[in-house]
Amino acid sequence: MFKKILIANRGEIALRIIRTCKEMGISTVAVYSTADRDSLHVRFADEAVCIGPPKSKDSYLNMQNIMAVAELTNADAIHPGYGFLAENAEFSDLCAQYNIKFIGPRGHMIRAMGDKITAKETMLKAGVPCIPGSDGLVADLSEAKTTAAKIGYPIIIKATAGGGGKGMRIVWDEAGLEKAYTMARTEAGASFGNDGVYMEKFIEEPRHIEIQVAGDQYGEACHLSERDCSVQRRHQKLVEEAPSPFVDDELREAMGAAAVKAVKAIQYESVGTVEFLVDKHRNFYFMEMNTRIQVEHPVTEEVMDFDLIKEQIMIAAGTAISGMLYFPHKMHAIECRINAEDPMNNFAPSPGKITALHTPKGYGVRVDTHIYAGYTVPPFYDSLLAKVICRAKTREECIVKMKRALEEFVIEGVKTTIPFHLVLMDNEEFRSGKFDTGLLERFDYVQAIKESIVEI
Ligand code: MV4
Repeated sequence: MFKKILIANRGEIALRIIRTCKEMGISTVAVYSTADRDSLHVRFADEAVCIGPPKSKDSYLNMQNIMAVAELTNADAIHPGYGFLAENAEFSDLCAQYNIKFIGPRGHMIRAMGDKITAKETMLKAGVPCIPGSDGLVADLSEAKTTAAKIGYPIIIKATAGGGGKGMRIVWDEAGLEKAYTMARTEAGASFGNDGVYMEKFIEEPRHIEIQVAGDQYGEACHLSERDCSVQRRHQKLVEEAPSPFVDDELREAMGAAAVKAVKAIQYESVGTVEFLVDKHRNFYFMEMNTRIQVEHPVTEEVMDFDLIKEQIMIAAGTAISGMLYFPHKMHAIECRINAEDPMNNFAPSPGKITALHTPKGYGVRVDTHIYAGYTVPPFYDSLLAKVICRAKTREECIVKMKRALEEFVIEGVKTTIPFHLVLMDNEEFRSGKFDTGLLERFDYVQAIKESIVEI
């Protein structure tokens, strides 16, 4: 097992990783930017080294500085968390070159999933269902026209270097194709330095359901059931839960088997997530694979009663996953992401000093956070302040518990998404469990928040 792990991240996930390392008897090295001097990950780690100025590209993305710190402190592994360098194939390769274990997949596994056309081809060969679409890149407008006619409108144009919803264009009929195709290519070129695009049938009213997976160094793989992440705003997840109110045992078994096929096809090593779109007829299609630990991993931890960070570290150290297979759900878990954003103003970022804080507690309530009273939320990074994860026997009880927890949560000094989550927990569509990724376009949460304030 590793003796010392460097955590190349900040915020709640850095703390989350430090906690598991402590429980495993592994010492920790934190790295931090000058904006994060007073952060808890700096205090809770055994050692901490400043790696540069506030901007991510000068600090948390500075591979050379981070490798230098790992060498200097004699760390034998690096945990990248999520975001920053977590899905940087070059960094994974660099770690291998320096003989420091990257706690995540090898570079070529990240590359296999990073290019979306390559990923889709690999999945099709492995027998994982994919959305009908173009055969690879769409070279020009005339090919776009014939392909779209063959697939049938509506279609969606996606960037092969994209992901997470960036650079997508929906086209409803041939009249809209030329403009959408041209703009998609221009946008992809500007955003990713790669203007390659492909086409798919547009799936209407889909649910976003993802399967947590793990693969070891010996080619063995398993899944740990699903998370439903259909509550999103502009491709930002706000709420995740498990089990999905839409998934029955039959669908779970089929999606789990497909996800395991995906993992085995690339001999994936580490924990990861296979994202699927599920249509209203329960057809499911591979969308993307995330080759990292995800923000919403605690939802799975709560329903499976299983430390995913510990598993990720064990896999990196060479432990086989033979014993850990899927077993049925006994509990329901929901996670609400609490961001320093103003839901009354289009979720605009709201950095600043937290003047007062009380976090929710009690049976079935978990809060993963790095904030404290007096902490200043810097404007340079993502605005996640805390994750509230509730666990109960049924979905209904879990929603009640989440409302209770959110009502207890006091954060003063910055605007937060707590008022949004409070009204969402009362939304009929959410409560019914019968919703898709379009939920927030139909829900006037601004009005609901205004009304909830009047009530008090
Ligand atoms: C789609 C789709 C419908 N049809 N692909 C959004 C994120 C990126 N991973 C792919 N996405 C979508 N791909 C086809 N063929 C709809 C979306 C989509 C979406 C997916 C999951 C969660 C929220 C979403 C919001 C809008 C669009």
